[in-house]
Amino acid sequence: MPEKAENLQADGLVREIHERHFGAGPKMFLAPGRVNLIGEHTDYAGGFVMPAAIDFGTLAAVSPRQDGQIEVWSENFAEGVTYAADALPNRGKRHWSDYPLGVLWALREAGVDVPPFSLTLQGDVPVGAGLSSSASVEVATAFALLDVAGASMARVEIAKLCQRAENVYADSSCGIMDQFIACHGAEDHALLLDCRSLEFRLAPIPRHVKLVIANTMVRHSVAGGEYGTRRAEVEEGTAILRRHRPEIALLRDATPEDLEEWGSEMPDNVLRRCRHIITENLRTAAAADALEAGNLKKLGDLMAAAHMSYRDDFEASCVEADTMVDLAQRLPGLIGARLTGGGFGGCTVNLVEEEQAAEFTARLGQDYRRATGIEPEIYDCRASAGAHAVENSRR
Ligand code: GAF
Repeated sequence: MPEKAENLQADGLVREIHERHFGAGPKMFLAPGRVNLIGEHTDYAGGFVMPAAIDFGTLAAVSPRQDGQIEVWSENFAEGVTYAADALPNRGKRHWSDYPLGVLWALREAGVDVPPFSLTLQGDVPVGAGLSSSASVEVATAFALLDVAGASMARVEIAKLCQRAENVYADSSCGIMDQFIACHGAEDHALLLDCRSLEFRLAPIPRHVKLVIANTMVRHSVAGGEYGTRRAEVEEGTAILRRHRPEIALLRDATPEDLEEWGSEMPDNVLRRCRHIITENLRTAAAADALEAGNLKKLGDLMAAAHMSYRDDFEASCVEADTMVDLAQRLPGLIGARLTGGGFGGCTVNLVEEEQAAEFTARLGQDYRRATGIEPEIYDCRASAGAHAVENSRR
């Protein structure tokens, strides 16, 4: 079972690794992974999402250097890359280093003069689990490099810059959700984000509700083909609706009535993808209201409906995730469960009554193992703060 970000941080482990590797005392920054409670594939359609930052994250240790080199060491991959500061590749190479180097590239593009540096990265966000390990690497790197450059940037700009690094440099067509929550998360809160205006509000998660994240162990990847296919299908449907209502810039602007009127002009798969996005936006806004009103029954029902829509209309689930959600729905203490993140594998998010959480976790693990033959990992998480500097003087 991976260690939690707090433990990594308390250990002083990453600082030690950095000192050993580079012979210099670093400054340290932590950026969290995330779990999305509801609002899937709506971000790039300008719609609503409701994620929370989690207590798994990436630590970045950084120190300046005088030899004109840039060196990034990944403790997770036990591998480093080195470049002369003026000879950075101008595009990624489908390698873990695309994410930190992409951030450096994007900072330079934004006019930030980042001096040569050594950077050590270590994370405990399970990779390929749909919990946004890449955004946590990007945002931790951005905080570290801004510090070494003696520059500052508003959190919303950091989120946009990291998304650009991933879209352009790493050639992965994600939306803004993951980078935004890594920058703006708040302890014990979920965040409702309007992905077009980037206005957001925080909604407290009641103390008696636990966030249980269940990893199906089926690998998820945004860089893989399916995510891009869904995005293209959504854009195809949007273009058809726009022919009739030119003010539909993004699918966020379309209503269920628009789809009823012109959906027959779409191929069936495109119609269903659009129906998911349009109804998901309504569900997500309603879910934020329900959470704020303390109406957990409604929140749970909306999560169940979101899972069905993701499974049937968006076709972004998989047998294992459906099984995990099904099994959770039979257990005492469950408030709501659904597949979280980009889809095609990864984790389910479960909101569970605290008193029943231990029993829930044990039984879900057992039942999933029995049903699929796969040993799942189940993480007991806490909604956590967004990226921040980490005290440098603990040891
Ligand atoms: C991935 C992407 F990176 C996000 O931008 C978002 O689209 C999500 O999948 C699906 O909601 O995490």
